[in-house]
Amino acid sequence: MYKLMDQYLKNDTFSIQKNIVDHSEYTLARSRFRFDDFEAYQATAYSVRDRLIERWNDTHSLMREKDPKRIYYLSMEFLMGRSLLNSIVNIGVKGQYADALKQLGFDLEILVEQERDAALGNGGLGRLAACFLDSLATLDYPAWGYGLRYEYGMFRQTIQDGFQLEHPDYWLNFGNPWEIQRVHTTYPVKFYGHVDEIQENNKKTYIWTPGETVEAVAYDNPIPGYGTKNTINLRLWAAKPSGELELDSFSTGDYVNAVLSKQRAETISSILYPDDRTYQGKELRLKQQVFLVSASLQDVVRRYKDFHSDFAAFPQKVAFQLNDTHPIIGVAELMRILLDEEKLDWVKSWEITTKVFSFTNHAILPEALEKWPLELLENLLPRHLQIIYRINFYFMEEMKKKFGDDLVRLSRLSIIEEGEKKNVRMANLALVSCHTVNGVSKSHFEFIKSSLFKDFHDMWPHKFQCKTNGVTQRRWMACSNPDLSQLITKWLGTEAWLKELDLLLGLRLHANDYNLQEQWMKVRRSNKSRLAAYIQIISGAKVNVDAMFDVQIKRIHEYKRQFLNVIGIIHRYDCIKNMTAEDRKKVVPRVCILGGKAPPGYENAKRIIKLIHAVGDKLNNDPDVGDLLKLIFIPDYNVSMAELVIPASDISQHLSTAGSEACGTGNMKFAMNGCLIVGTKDGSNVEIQEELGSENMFLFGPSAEDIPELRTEQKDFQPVLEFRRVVGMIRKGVFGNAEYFQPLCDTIDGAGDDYYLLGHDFPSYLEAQAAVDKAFVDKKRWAEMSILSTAGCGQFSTDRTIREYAEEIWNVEPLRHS
Ligand code: DL6
Repeated sequence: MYKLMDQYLKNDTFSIQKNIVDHSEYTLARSRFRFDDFEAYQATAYSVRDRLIERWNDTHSLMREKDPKRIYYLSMEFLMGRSLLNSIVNIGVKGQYADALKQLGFDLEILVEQERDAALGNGGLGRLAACFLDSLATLDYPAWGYGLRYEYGMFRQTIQDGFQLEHPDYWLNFGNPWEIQRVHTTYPVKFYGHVDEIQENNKKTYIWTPGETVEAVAYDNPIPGYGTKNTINLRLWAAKPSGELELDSFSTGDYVNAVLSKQRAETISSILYPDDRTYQGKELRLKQQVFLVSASLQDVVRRYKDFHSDFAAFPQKVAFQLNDTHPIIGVAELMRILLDEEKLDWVKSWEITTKVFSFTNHAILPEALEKWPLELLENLLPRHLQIIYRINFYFMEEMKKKFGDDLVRLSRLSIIEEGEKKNVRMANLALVSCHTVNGVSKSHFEFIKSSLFKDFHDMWPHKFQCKTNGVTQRRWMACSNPDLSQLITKWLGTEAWLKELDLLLGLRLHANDYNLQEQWMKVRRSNKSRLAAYIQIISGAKVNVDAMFDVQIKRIHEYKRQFLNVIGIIHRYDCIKNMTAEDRKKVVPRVCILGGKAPPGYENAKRIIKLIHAVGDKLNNDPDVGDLLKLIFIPDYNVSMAELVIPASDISQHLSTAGSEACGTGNMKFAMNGCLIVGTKDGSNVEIQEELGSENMFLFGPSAEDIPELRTEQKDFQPVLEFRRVVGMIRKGVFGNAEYFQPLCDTIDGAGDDYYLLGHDFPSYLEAQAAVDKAFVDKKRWAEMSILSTAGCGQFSTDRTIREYAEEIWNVEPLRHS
């Protein structure tokens, strides 16, 4: 019997085909002989999932047998993208699947496109979580991800007349073959109500009677590692009305409303909050956070108790990493479980709690630190607030001993922010209760130590660590750029770089080799052709594949300075217009490509999108300009779009004002695909330059240290004539919509103080762009730089990042299948 179970599904062509056809008939109830591309995708996905489940079950058996310390990654966002290609690459069956499908009359590439992105995240933070899962699985760590199964992911963006429209992302409408619903894995999550204090055997106990209970149901998503059987779990929680009857409401006779109100409970996991900076103070958002952590902690405690009769070993078996402070209410929830349900005393509960949590900060702006109005917590989570008060009480007592009557410092340190309206500072709660906090790049780490969390760093320097982000080369190279990956494998003589990215360094030896350069540029050109075809489909524009593809794709935000890019494009356009025909011949043709979503409530970000379209309309139709300059906006930027665009980019722009990007990971994806970076001295741009060498990048502008002084000098600052001329063109209506663009222009001149320093950085930006043009015409040198860019990226794999977390924060060991 065991032998039978031990046999994995076979991966020969016939077995795969049979598996796919069976799923078409028995899972999808289609005929074995007639199914379309979408059904073929679904049947293929189910057949791949079968293989994932085998590995995943084995992984769980091994974990149960060995009971290792497990890492639990808690995140409100997992920006996973598509799963099909990534899964078959990771389990090593891509070729077999492509062949099997071909014989059935399907093209794997086309089927891959049928899958909807799982867009359960906004951007950097959520995508990092997804890359982390890939690396955790690949490196054989015993890990789980916990998140929410939002029914509506990140909104879908369309453009009408140059304006962004937002549409709900019904990503589950056509099913999700990757997930497994666990109808029996459910936990009650409680809200509202009141707490009674009871004296029992000289001990106070607290009984929380909730006003609402919502059931969390588990949906499991297997995440396969590359080149290993290790397949970890991403468990996402969905809200379902609790089965319990609330007798009061059901006995009032208003049966229909009572049922409807129960059903409203489901809204907790309905929608991902877009990053509109307005969710702070929103009850639903806090409920989502509680829902995530309460269900996850109950699950972890149950699993722990399967093996252990008391909590003594909990910190040796469990590590929680919190992706930013969003899940930090978990500290109060674990305390509540230990105190009220497991009946441990305060000292023991606190000792355990402070040994298991660590958190990552991803923010620069102090406004991005979460605060919740005290009143809201009091109403929604009465027991948790009591616990937070008590944590703060002991903490403040300790601080008073240390700092005496330095009341200003004490009030900065306090978890409770005093004032007319009191708030709970979630970052302070995190700093008090987590054993480690980490920054996400060297510069961000310096910033949190010296500014954002200075008070805490002065006191507890041992708690602070730097873990520079990374990205997974499996998705961002092997899946999205297969031809370049094959070429790299050929020249390195091994595909081991897919697990050890520093092996890319070996490319340096060949960077000057004519043959590699030629093959390298050929692959890049064919990637560009693929993108050009897509651009033609979405916009009708025919772009010149031999022009420089100059890309900026990321969330639209003033600090990321897409506006600086557009001002540069208008300046270039203006120069071309004013050139002689002879001079035009010397212009390096460019296709400028932008993409990104503006947060729904962020008007200036939306104006930037409209401006990009308005400028594009003008110059794309100007016969004086022709192929010398094109401006294309790619709508609905998401993970899959990035996978198409990045391998086809010659240069990419990362222009955040120095000192404003915590890290940035898009730049790493571009650089490892041989795209050269034009960027500021900000976030990970600086670390990438350290690895690649300044001769292989185009960094410009001031350093983060110079920014505060530059900002104070802004009042007397006069931007260069070229900059003023461009702003004047926008204001005068050269691109139409003059009135609509005024508030945007006001941010950089006139009433605004140009907080993001576009005017200041413009001359150095133009110099960097001139250097790019010069480099691009030297084809040999360009190819060499491109190869060296990839070669220098060994440090930027999440494999490196995850190893550092595992060894220096979590203290967890890999668990390898024999
Ligand atoms: O750490 C991942 C990623 C960083 O690379 C970006 O620099 C940072 O902006 C992003 N942060 C977020 C959350 N929003 N805030 N603040 O996505 O994290």
